[in-house]
Amino acid sequence: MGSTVVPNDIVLFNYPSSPFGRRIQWYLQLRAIEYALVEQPVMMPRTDLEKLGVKYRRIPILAIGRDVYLDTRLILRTLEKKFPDGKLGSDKPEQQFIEKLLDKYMVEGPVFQQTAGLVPSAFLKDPSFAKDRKGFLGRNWTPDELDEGRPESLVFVRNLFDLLETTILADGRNWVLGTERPSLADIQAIWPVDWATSMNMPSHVVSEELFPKVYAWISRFQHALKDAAASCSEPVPLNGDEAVSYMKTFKESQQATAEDVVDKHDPQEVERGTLVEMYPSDWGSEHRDAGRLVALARDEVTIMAEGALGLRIHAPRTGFKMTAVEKNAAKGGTKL
Ligand SMILES: N[C@@H](CCC(=O)N[C@@H](CS)C(=O)NCC(=O)O)C(=O)O
Repeated sequence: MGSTVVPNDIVLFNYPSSPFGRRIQWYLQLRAIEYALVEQPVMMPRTDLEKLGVKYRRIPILAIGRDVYLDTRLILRTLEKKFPDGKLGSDKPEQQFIEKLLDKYMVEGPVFQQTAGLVPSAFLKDPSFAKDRKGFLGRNWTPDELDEGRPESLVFVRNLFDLLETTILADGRNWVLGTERPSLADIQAIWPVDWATSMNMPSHVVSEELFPKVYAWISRFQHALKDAAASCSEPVPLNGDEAVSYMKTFKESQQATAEDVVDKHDPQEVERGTLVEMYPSDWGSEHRDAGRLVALARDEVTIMAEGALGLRIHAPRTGFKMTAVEKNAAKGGTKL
């Protein structure tokens, strides 16, 4: 693709209003890791991803070279591993425990769904958005349902603010783990409350007066992001075709790497080279990526995706399903 430069070989597929996407953009910004951005539409179809042969329909998606990572939990883990100098995660097991629990609770639990319950019902009055999200959720999501569910969502979100206000931020610390600057734990805890403050919450339920420490923390975090932005470049904008051409340049390096290990003792007992499908187990499960299994670890599954690009797609195992679609390679399936 000529002279377009992809900093650090990183291409992020995101749309700006995605609260999950912000987790990754914030992380990259706080660490001044430069990257290329292929902005995605809020609704399907996402033709750039179709060209890449990625079926997963959630946002964001991050590619490093020809490796595509699904889900912000895995994306953050991967960036921490690939760029260890100046990582945002702690080295102390006790703090890692807090980071991991935050990541699990905020992403795997009901937090997203309940906070999304605060979205103004006007959004769903746009028939194309309502239809698109019906395709995602597998059922109708109506303005009436949103309005009816809002009190329950407010109760949930207020409890989330309360949890942060009365526990980890109660002693007046600046950052969740008492660090000098925002850390991974801040990113993992802040995104739903930051998102919620952009919605219309009645001030007698959630407000700066009721939760001053949480609001002050969000404002500090926004300042830290601004400071970080001043010392790093904007993401390099790419279009889908440029991203595809770029990723093709990695095609020759398709051999297995030292990290490609299929755990022999894995409870699912799927052999390397078996044709499998992987997909999220909550929503959008009909969008399945298929390919040959190349690696299987405790919390990561990697396939060599079907399709001309030879992409390796990685997904976490918690919150995802991986199912064999043919006999195990070792028991008569195709060897990789
Ligand atoms: N567990 C996923 C959740 C991603 C997610 O649900 N993203 C939302 C956008 S914030 C989404 O994909 N919505 C449906 C869509 O955009 O098609 C992650 O951590 O990345």
